[in-house]
Formats: sequence, C-alpha cells, structure tokens
Amino acid sequence: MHPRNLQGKRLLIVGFGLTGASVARYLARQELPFDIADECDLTVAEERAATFNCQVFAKFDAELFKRYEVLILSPGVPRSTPAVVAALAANVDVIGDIELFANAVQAPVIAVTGSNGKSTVVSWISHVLQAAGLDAVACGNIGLPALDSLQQGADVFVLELSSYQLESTRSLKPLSAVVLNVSDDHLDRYDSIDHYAAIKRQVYNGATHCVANGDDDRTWPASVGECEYFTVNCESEVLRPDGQQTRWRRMHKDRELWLSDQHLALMPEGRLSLPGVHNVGNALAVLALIEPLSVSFDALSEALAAFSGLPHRSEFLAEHNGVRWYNDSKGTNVDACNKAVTAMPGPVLLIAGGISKAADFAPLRPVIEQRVKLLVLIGQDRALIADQLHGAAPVVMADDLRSAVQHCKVHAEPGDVVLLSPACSSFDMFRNFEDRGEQFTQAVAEVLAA
Ligand code: UMA
Repeated sequence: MHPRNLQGKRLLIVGFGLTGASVARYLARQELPFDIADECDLTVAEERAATFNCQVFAKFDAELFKRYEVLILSPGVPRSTPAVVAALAANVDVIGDIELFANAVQAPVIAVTGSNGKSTVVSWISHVLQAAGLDAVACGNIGLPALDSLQQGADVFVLELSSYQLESTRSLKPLSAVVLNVSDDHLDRYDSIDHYAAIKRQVYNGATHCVANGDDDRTWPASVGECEYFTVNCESEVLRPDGQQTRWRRMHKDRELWLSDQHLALMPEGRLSLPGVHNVGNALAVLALIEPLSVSFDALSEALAAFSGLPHRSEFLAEHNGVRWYNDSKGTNVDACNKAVTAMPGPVLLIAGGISKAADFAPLRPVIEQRVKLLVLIGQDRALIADQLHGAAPVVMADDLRSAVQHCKVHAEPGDVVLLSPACSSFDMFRNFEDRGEQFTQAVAEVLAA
C-alpha cells in the first residue's frame, strides 16, 4: 500500500519486534501517526516505543483492532489471531511490512523464498553482485527489516521472504523471484504442505522473471511456461514441466560436473566453496535470478566460487583427533537436516531435537540409516523424534547441548563428523537458532579443550 493511501488513516502496528520497530521508523519518516500493540508486558512495550509519539497497548483485543483502518502485522503474528480475524471481518485492511516496502522501493528487487537455503542464496547473490560492482543489500527475513534497508539507497535489494511475510503482501513487483524448494515447515501455522506451498508461490505474483526448481513441482508457478528452471539433475536431456530443455543445470565435461547455462559449461562445480549438491542447486538459482541484471559471468565467477556461506549453516568449527565438527543450527526443519547430513564428508554423529513443529520425521529415516552412526537427541520433542526414528540408528538422550557434545566426543572416531542440525526450532532451550549455534560453538571449544 502506498504511503499516500495511508494519509489520514488510523494505523496500528501489531507486534513490536524487529519488524514492528522498522515499520514505526518508516511511518515516522513519512510523518504518519500510528499506535502500537504487542502482547508483552506494558512497561516493556512502553519502554520500547518511548521514542515514538503514540499510544501503546499490551494486548490484542478485537474491539481495539476494529477501531483502526489499517493493521500492519508483524510476520510472527498469525492472521488467524482472533483479534486480527475480527478486524478482517470488520473490513480493516491487514498488511505487512513488505507491502509498505513494495510501494516505497525504487530499485530492482530480487525476491527469494523457499523452505531452505533462502538466507544462503540471498547472501550469495549480494556477494556476487557486490563483486561485480553493484551496491546490493540483503534484507527481509534474513534479519535486516526491509523498510530499514531502504535507508541504504542500494542499486538492488535482495529480499528474503518468509511465508509469513508473503501472507500479508500483495503489491510486490520483483525483477526476479524464486521459490527454491518446499518441504515440511511451519505446519503448526498452515493446514497442509499444499497450503504452505501456495503461500510461497505468491512470490511470483507481479514478478517479471520467475525462477523455479525443476526438481520440486511445489515450486512451479501456475503458468509453468513463463518461468526459468534450475535442476541438479545431470542427465543430458533435462526437461522443464512444459517439455522444453531446462536452462540452468549441471553437465559433464572433462570428467567433471559443471554448472551450465543451456549447453554452455560455466564452471566446474568442484570450485564452489560450499559443500553438497543442494548448494550446486543454490548456485544455479543465484545465476538464474541475477540474469535480468545482465552482469557478465566473468565479473562474478570468482565471487560465486569463493562464497563460503553463513554462520550456523553447515559451518565448519574444528577438527580434533581426526573428527570434524560442524554447526548447522539453522537446520530448523527435517529437509534442512537431511541436506546437511547428506553433504557431510564422513559418518555422522548427529545432534538433533528441539520443537518439532508437528513435522513428520520419517523422511529422515533413509539418510539416518545410511549415514548416521549415533543420534543424540535434545529438547522438548526428543522422545517424539526418537519414537518416529526408532531403529534407524543408536539413540542417546541428552539433557542439554553440552552433554550432547560430551557424548559425541566420547563416541566419535577418526574420520567421523559431529553435526548439530536439529531439524527443529530452538525456542524451548535457546533465544533463537543463532543463540543455539553460538552455545554449541562454545561447548565444542570447551569440551575439546578439556
Ligand atoms: N508478538 C505478539 N503476539 C504474537 C506474536 C508476536 O505480541 O502472537 C510480538 C512479540 O511480543 C514481539 C514481536 O511480536 O515483540 C515479534 O514479532 P515477530 O515474531 O514478527 O518477529 P520480528 O522480531 O519482527 O522478526 C521478524 C522475523 N520473525 C518471524 O517471522 C517469526 C525474523 O525472521 C526477521 O528476521 C525479521 O522479522 C526482519 O524481517 C526470523 C524467523 O525466525 C529469523 N523467521 C521465520 C523463519 O525463517 O523460519 C519465518
């Protein structure tokens, strides 16, 4: 919604975390008055909002919400929240921060969503574009709220979008957009994986250049022909859903596998710093998404190869007595964990568990049977996970992360890998996945030094 359409309207910011605060700063810059509601302690809410001249409410209330004309909802607040449902029924407009961003942004936007790899692809794109001399800013779900990023006046905004943000966005017109993949996640907030996938595919609405994953039909837009596809398949004839040749794929050349564009071999995939076939797919997605910017491959190839990923995503921590330790705390769902285990260079001692978000762990069974020699479970849903994976690998229950690390140190042998990839969210034991990854990193350092 354009700021001029907010002129004279009664505005309520719902949720006052990172997003809500960025919305408040944005509205204040536009000199638009607003109020704030957040279900935390009133004193805390008032303290947080002290720099703004507004009313602050510490509860979500249907009668309160109906008094406003526009609610600007934080992504963590479900649209099914009773007070929001009541406001919608009373014809109150309910939008999110990305809707405001969409109307304010002047530069091209590359929009990236998917269950896994979003942050990696967003950072990878920013990295290669910067190497090619463009001022590219990574923003959105990755951590820098989109409205705050506008202050940086970039050449290109590389926007990570969650399904939560897409639910309340309707005007975004990205230059290019992708759903990288769809797997079980957030099923506590959606009726089914199909519902969740449909929300993800809303990223294609209004996009000039759509990119989808040829290997995952849940990512395909309704109009399958008007889209470029990437695939990690390396057969010579890889077809798109409409029967055409898939453009971004792998090909055999000089006894190596190469990233390729149509029939043109671009780079041996062994040059990529990031491990795993899923990262070959991510690299192809990067190339497909930046294509409309017409940056020459020569200008970005070094940066594409050198990009070494992000903290907490299959991050190498240490090698001790021939055992390699990795932190994949960002592996917050089953598919991410599956990919991380598959990409590891040796037999795995896997530390997993936390809040399972009602996920089905059965898809992990094959990889655990083949690659995991010990499964160490932590957190609120560890018994439930042990039950679902019964017999796939020996299981140890640990009361906390530090004792999980200690178990692994005792049981690991040279050539093994110890991997934290929880397949769960972290909020039962940690502030967030970063906190979990940092505590793991510290525990590994201390336990290995002991
Ligand atoms: N709140 C309520 N009632 C609720 C829910 C939240 O009052 O029912 C209040 C909380 O008291 C808190 C605020 O809302 O004060 C938090 O809002 P929020 O949960 O929307 O989180 P933000 O701090 O605004 O952070 C959000 C994203 N978080 C979520 O979507 C849950 C961040 O993604 C994102 O980086 C940030 O906006 C900037 O765009 C994090 C995330 O976990 C990394 N995302 C999920 C994911 O990647 O799986 C979707």
